[in-house]
Amino acid sequence: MDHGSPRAILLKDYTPPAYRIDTVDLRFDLRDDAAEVRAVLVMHRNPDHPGGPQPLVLDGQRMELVSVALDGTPLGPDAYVLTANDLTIAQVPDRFTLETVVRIKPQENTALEGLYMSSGTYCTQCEAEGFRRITYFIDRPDVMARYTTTIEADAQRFPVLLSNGNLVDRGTADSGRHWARWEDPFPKPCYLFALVAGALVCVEDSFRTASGRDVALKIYVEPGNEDKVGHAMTSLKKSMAWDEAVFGLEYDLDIFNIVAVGDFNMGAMENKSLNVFNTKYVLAKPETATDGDFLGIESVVAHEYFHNWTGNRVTCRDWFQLSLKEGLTVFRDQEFSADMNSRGVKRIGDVQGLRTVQFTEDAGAMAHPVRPDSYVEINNFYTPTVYSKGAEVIRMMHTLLGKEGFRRGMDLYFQRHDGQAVTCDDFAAAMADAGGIDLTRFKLWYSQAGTPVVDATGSYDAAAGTYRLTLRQTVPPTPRQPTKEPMVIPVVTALLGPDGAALPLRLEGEAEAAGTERVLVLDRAEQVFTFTGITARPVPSLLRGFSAPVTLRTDLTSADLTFLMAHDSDPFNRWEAGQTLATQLLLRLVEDVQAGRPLSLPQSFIDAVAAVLADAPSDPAFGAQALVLPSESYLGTRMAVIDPDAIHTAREFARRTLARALKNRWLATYRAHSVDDGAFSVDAAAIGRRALKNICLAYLMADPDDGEALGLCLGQFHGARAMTDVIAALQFLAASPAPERADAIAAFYERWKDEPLVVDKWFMVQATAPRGDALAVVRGLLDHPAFSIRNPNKVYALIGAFPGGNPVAFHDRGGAGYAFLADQILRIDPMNPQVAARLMGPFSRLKRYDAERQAQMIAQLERIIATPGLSPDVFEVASKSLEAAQKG
Ligand code: B3K
Ligand code: ZN
Repeated sequence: MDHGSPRAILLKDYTPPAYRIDTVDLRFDLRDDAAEVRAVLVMHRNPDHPGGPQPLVLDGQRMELVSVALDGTPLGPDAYVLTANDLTIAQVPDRFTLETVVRIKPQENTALEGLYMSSGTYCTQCEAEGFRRITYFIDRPDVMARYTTTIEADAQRFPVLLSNGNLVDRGTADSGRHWARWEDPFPKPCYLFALVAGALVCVEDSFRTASGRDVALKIYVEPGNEDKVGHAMTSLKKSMAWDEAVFGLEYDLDIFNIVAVGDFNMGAMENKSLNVFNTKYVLAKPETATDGDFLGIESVVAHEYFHNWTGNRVTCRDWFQLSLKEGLTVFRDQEFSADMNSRGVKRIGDVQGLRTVQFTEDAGAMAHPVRPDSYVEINNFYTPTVYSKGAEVIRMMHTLLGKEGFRRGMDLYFQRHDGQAVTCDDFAAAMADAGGIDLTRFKLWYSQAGTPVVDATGSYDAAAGTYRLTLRQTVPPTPRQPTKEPMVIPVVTALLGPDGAALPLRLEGEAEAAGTERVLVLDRAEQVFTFTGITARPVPSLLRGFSAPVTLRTDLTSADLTFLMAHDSDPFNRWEAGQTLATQLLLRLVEDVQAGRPLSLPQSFIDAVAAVLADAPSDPAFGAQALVLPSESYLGTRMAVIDPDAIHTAREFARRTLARALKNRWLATYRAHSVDDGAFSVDAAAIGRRALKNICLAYLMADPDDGEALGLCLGQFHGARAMTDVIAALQFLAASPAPERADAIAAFYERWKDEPLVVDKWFMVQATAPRGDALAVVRGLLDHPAFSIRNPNKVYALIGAFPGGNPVAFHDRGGAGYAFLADQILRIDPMNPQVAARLMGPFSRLKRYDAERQAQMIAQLERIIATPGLSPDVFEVASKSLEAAQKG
């Protein structure tokens, strides 16, 4: 289908740039009415460009061009062509200096892309294509240059002036103004450029690198927030030490700055030596931030820091290669967090995220490969597929090469490509060469979209002493990819004997048994693996650690699953066995709801939960995860047609039944773990204890008639010091019919109204409370004085959280939820297309619902697409969703 006005960009059309830029000298004059940007670019014709001399085309949007000069000679308007998107000069010499002066309006920039203001602070966001809103430039990542940046602004209102690299000079100017000059010695693509000017305070620390250099670490925040940066700073120092220890990668400058701003489209940005962060991923103290926030800060700080090597020193050739840096860096931050906390618990959390968010994307209209081959708006491709599935692809290489082999591959990658802009193929080549393996077919993971389904069946032959494991795979069709080839799927496998111990493994044809865990490589549609010397029927533990991003279906019985829950030494699979059991049960309950049959929970399941609860105190963090029933959204992914009402009814029935059946045990475990949080700590053990306590309270509160539970919950709400406990209690209250709920909601706001990040939680709790009036509540909160439609965090907390967090209300039969979402998208799009497009997610998955709901969502999409002036961001999602809907 033709997408109408905005054009798709194709990977196969890649050509090297016609010109390269050696140095960039930028001068920013920041004034209240506008900012003037003077850029001096030293350039040369690129000898690698195919074909003869090309015109010079510079990207530029939303700027007023004041002047252009070529080698010192001003150009008149007849010497260039100016459009809304570029500036073209027909003829330039082989080497030349181009000077442009433009005027831009950061004060009016609501898209938060390019140079903008966040509560009085100037800041930038250039990835992916924001630099073209700052100055005329060749805005693509394979153009790498050295930057010098001079910033001039009012000295009083903007005492802090920052850019990339080292501060080389500073001084005062007329009328109370001052300036600072920064020089970045490392060539970089323009998406890594950053500038900050504001009245910020900084918290300082330092880190001595392995080779003995002292790096100054500075975190800049708004005054009043100095007491909330300790955890981010600690996380930064841990990240720096970890990257040296695990990958031998040292920081390469003498200064590393982080700036926290309240208005930011995403989590954070890895600009060279000047990371800009959403406050959500910097500011935390126990009173204001949850354990989840603390862990999020640790991983995002690490992620952005790790980009210094995977992203900055070696960058992407083009935006199709985005996962080159994102998948790899997510893998690195996941490994870091696993090392800092509990590896098993971390893996479980990551897989839950992958399965609910990425598998869902893979099953919708926006499904795309880890390396997409076309896009309309690149900002739409900062997705769970590129990030999380991309990290799984790296993890599979790690599994195939082993730890040492993977490290050799990383070393080779940096040896070959430091300072270059490269491709996913270059990365895979370094891994293949270092590991001495062929990854040609493995690379289908980069080009084929969709979640493979692996079916596993086992048969034991007692007479022969063999166990035959048959693995079959299919990859479902996705938009524009109707047929697929078999993938290369590492299936990490163990066989557990009757006592629960893993058996020594010997595959048919092998001389002797080797190890108790094997990486079985499934690379055809169907394969049989025969294990010999097996003296009793084993229970297989398959896909250990979730060794591939696939949906695994097995023929394991409930008894097998219960056995794995008790004995599997792989923590992920121990958890997974319980989840599989619970999923099977809940999906049967959903069918009972749909058929109007009476609901009941088998005693065997209640016993299994009781056993997990009894074990939980030995590893509270794991226990807490094992006690959570599969989420409503995960259950939806396992149904042919998602029925949000039946899922909610079934799951709530199960929770309530478990609450009542095991009431005294929930109570006892709750009490045993609600120690005074006076000595608050965010170590993994303390986080685990709070998680276990709060899951117990969640079950207790699932029984609406339990007055004792309500008393405990109110006690925790009013008495706890840690936000983790306060917000958990508020969440349970908000979901309950208790008359106290309204007072609790009001009291929380009164207490925290001056902390914007805490107010975000307050919005989210209300947007996700499963109640009949949820939509009216959300609508009402749009007018609350603390809400701002321009602030991405507020929009995500209230509007973004509503569809997924409140599926029953959102998918209301009358279609009001859909109309509401479309209204908000259309309202936000003219201000901030990136945020608007991110809200489109639910519509891109409409095919997963019944015909009536599909029709209602299609009607909203048609309304959206008919709106004049729609951004390419929203247009792309709307048109692809409609296209997928119309295809059978
Ligand atoms: N690289 C940035 C994302 C930029 C998003 C642009 N729309 C954050 C990160 O992944 O580290
Ligand atoms: Zn990243």
